[in-house]
Amino acid sequence: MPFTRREFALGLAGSGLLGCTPVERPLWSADTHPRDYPTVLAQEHMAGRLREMSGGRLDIRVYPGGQLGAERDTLEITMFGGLDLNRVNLAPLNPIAPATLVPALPFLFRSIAHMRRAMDGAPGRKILASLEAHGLKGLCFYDSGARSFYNTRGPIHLPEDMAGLKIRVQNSDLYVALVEALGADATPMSFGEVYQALVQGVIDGAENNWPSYDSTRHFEAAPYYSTTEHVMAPEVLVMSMRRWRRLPDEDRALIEQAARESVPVMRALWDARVEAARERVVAAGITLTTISDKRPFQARVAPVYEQYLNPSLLELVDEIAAMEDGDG
Ligand code: GTR
Repeated sequence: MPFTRREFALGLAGSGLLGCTPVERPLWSADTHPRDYPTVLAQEHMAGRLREMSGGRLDIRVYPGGQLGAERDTLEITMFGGLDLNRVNLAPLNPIAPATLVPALPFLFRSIAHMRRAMDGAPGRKILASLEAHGLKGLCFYDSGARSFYNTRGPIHLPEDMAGLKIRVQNSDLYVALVEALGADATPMSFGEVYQALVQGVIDGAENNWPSYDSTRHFEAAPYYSTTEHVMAPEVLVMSMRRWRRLPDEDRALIEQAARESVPVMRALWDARVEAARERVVAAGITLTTISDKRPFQARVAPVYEQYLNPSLLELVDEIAAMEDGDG
């Protein structure tokens, strides 16, 4: 990728060739979402704060829209130090760091407020810390709302309505097990391929939150959205440990602070985006099925807890379950 003039100048300054205050090369970050999506805007906010707090010495350059690759691939690159920052969902981390399975469990969180409290508290800190052993510094969690199923065929009221549907899932065995426990066939696939696969009938459906259902235009191809709200796993912003280790303590503290400050900004943008996305797709004519009693779905997926978790992760589940909902 060619350098912009500014990056080139920063690079020169960083190298000391210009003989002025050393400027670090901007941290590169990858995100699968478009430029106006709350996760990307939150990283831009973080970049702004970093520039302010470091007097322009530290900066982030976000590459949105999946231009640096699918999440599974960019994660690998980040673990090896080829990319500094990466905003991903927890799902592609499931095969890498077992603790990330916990927040991705179906029906673990009772509400968004409960999820926020758990991720802001001790469970969230433990999960972020567990990433270090895998070459990643966990900086913060961002919201991802609740994921629900949508498809090209018809409304889902009960698990029986999912029988035989081919459902795209993220690259995580947990999601495969979840979808199969509901009686459907799971097809792991990267995010960027889902629209075409829906249009071509390679799959019948997928699952996601309102903002992603809207921004990807999956709603045009798969207009039956049923509010199963089966997973409330958050997003996570990670940094390459290789890069992290090279930074002085003072810069690490600034990065952690800027990440922390971006979380409430992200949440406010997110809440507004969820509403706007839902209104937009409903106005576009999707068939919305509201599922108020989730128990038939919960009963079917309950076995995946024991299937995927070792005793220490089950303890983390209990710790989260025992937490109050909080005020969001
Ligand atoms: C979105 C999430 C992305 C990606 C995507 C997917 O909600 O923000 O990071 O995980 O879902 O389904 O692949």
